[in-house]
Amino acid sequence: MAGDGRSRPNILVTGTPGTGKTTTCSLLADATQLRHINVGDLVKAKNLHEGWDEEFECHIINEELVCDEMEDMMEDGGNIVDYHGCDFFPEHWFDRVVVLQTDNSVLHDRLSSRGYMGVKLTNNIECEIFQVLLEEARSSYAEDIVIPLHSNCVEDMSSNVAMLTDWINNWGQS
Ligand code: DAT
Repeated sequence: MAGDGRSRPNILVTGTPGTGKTTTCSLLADATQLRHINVGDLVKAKNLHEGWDEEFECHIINEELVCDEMEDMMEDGGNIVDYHGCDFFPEHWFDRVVVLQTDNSVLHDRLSSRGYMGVKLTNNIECEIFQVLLEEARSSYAEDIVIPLHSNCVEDMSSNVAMLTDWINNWGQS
């Protein structure tokens, strides 16, 4: 059954850090009144992690606790989930999985201005070059729901938000 019986769809927006997930999700949430779930923020707010990874300079998230925390909201539908990983969520949660992609030079500038340096910067650029998130999405969800979208400039962002808004508003009508 489409959407597991949800009255509004759930969308996952994933991609390498800096590709524009949070900005895109918050514009999309404003346009559709869906709920924006920023998983990184949720992990920090509810302590859903097992400490700090010194090498990668990020929290080591507890995927099981994150999924437990999100479960009730996801069952109701109407969520836009924002996270730089996608292989640990239950597959049936999502009706669309959007993978944002950014050219290396653009991404390099965005991450540098966010203060990323050294290994953290290189790892993220390599993650984008090797399309790690696209591969992860394609191996975790049905091929026809995984949508790669360019996110290089403001025009890309506007057209992505407009296209996804249309899709959300028309969801369940066909
Ligand atoms: P993410 O949530 O994927 O880490 P973000 O939404 O925080 O990314 O964006 C990182 C920065 O890059 C932020 O200053 C906004 C800018 N940005 C993101 N996508 C963009 C786009 N398509 N055009 C112009 N700027 C963009």
